[in-house]
Amino acid sequence: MGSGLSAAGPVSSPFSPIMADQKERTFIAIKPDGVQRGLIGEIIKRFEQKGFKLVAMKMVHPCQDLLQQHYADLKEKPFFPSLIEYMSSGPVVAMVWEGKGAVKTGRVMLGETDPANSKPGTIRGDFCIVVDRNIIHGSDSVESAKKEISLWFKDDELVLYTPCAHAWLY
Ligand code: IDP
Ligand code: MG
Repeated sequence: MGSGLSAAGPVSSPFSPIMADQKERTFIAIKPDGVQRGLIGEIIKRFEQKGFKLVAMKMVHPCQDLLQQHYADLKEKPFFPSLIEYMSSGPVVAMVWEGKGAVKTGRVMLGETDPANSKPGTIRGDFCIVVDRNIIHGSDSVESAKKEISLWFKDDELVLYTPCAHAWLY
């Protein structure tokens, strides 16, 4: 039977080394329709309950220049102009979530790009119907997450949890 202790101290000690894979980060944004429909709390709740750690969050009304950079890989798509118009139609909640498999698991939690193909239980499966109003963005790879995080956030807007001066209270 495990005692919950290791030679180095309690297994869950906040001072135990954090493995690099537990520090994976993804960029999540609640799109203008998600904000307008009052889904901010519901979406944050899902990521918190899953166990991911909120590293950064801000409400921002993005300009077209930022969005064109964010969606640069889609600029040849016929829906690109309407996508930029949609995304710049109001404030979005931009966030960085951290934890093991944050990118891949985040995408599973979102569901498919087209809500019609998204299973119940996923965010898009539960809260939206059409692809051009699909309420949430999530990075599709670790590499694009790094690019998106640096596009939307300055380094000093990301919280550092470790090394910590004070232990978590739980
Ligand atoms: P993703 O958001 O699931 O990563 P992407 O293919 O990267 O999907 O597309 C970015 C966004 O562009 C989608 O979330 C959606 O808002 C929009 N979009 C994608 N495909 C279409 C389409 O066929 N018509 C209209 N909008 C689309
Ligand atoms: Mg994408």
